[in-house]
Amino acid sequence: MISKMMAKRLNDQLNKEFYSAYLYLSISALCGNHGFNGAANWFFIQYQEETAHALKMFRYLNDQNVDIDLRTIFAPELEDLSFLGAFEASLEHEKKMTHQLNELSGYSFQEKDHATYNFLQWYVTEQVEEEAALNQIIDQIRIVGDNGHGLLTIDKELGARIFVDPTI
Ligand code: OFO
Repeated sequence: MISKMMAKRLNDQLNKEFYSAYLYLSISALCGNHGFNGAANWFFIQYQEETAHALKMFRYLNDQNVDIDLRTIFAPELEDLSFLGAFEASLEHEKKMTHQLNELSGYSFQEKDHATYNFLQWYVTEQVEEEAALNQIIDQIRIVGDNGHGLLTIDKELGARIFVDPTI
């Protein structure tokens, strides 16, 4: 049994997860257009991961008999991001998502909705990994600075990322 307010807040988060997916797909397209094919691959996988996050939430809401409200996903507003800028913008986005998920987790605890609290801990932990991965890439890009060879080496490494559904 889930309260109306808890269901609404989870539904909001579900839509935000889809927005995250959309954001990363947009960044992937941008990277590809600038010749950073490895980063394009990395962000494409990020898109797949965010979709998996959304679908995990979708299944939970379905299991809880909630009427799911899928909303319009607005186009992300991206300036022409640099290689570094793409990852910095992503980290900023993830920090916001972490904050929202922490709020949601806190709310479920306050409501004594232990099933939802337990469910949300997966997301809370996942956010730590997401921020760590982005921080690591940002550090590497900062180390090489404007060195084209260094940037292409990092791009190549990003191209090796493969999709593994984190929700399975
Ligand atoms: Fe769904 O974790 Fe990022 O946003």
